[in-house]
Amino acid sequence: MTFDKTPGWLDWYAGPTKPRFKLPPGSVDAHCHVFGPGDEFPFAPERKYTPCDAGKQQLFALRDHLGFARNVIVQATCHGADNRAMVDACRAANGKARGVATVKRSVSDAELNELHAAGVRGVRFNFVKRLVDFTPKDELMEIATRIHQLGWHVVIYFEAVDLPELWDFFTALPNTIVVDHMGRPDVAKPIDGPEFTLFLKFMQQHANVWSKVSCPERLSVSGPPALNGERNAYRDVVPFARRVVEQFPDRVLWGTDWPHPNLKNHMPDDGLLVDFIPHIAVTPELQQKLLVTNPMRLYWPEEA
Ligand code: 0GY
Repeated sequence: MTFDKTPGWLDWYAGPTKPRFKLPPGSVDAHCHVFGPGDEFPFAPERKYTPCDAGKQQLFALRDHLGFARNVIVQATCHGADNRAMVDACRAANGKARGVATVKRSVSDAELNELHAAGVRGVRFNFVKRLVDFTPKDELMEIATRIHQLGWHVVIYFEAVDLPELWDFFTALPNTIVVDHMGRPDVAKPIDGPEFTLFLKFMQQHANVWSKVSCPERLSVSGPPALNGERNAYRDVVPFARRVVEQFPDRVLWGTDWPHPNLKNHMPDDGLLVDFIPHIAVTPELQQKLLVTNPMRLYWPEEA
């Protein structure tokens, strides 16, 4: 099946530079996706966007080029609850990838066990309204309780303004919780303002909550290198990410977010994104935790 991309879609950047920052050995890219390819793994009928193809071999080539050892492949909403592309990539990675799936209440125990065997260790609940239709909380809680028995965690994706309304649901989840992209703070607002303070309180009061300090390219208002000069790229995101890394060094993860769905004004160079890491994790100890110790503990505990 062939698909027409959403008008204005930006394809991932095929010529990333070699990062200047040398990743610690064993580093994990803990947030990335695969898209299709659409003729092999069709996009879901209920999707909100149609991306370009971004297959597993291209992801593995990027991993090796940047110097990562492993990937965590997160089910993208354009594939709905059809996890075949993500599972196929995890299997093909020969133990070097774990997965985060999207499942419905109707998923069987046998299907969950099969996902586990392929390397899946979590499910993602998405509350970003432009990406998904609403799913009732009781359905999500039922899924969370079932996957808890497999030792899986829940990845949550939401906008900062929605945290107050989602707070009671999140804090009732029995699982380890991993927040995507720091709960998408509005970095034009003060770091000590009510929104980001609430996010820090969420992590402070709940020791089961982790955060990905990823996606400066998505959160930045000041913008990418071309707009801002290479040394200052996405610099408005630094204080936010650095605060989370320094306050919760044992509960942070980092990922490229390749192939960067739904970016509107530019496509990042993944090599430059890696060069962003030492600005938010400023010591070798913090870098080791962010890139190796923490993701290994969550996704490969048997090897950690
Ligand atoms: C991200 C962010 C986005 C998209 C998805 O699954 C997805 O479609 O996660 C977004 O559009 O903000 O983490 O990749």
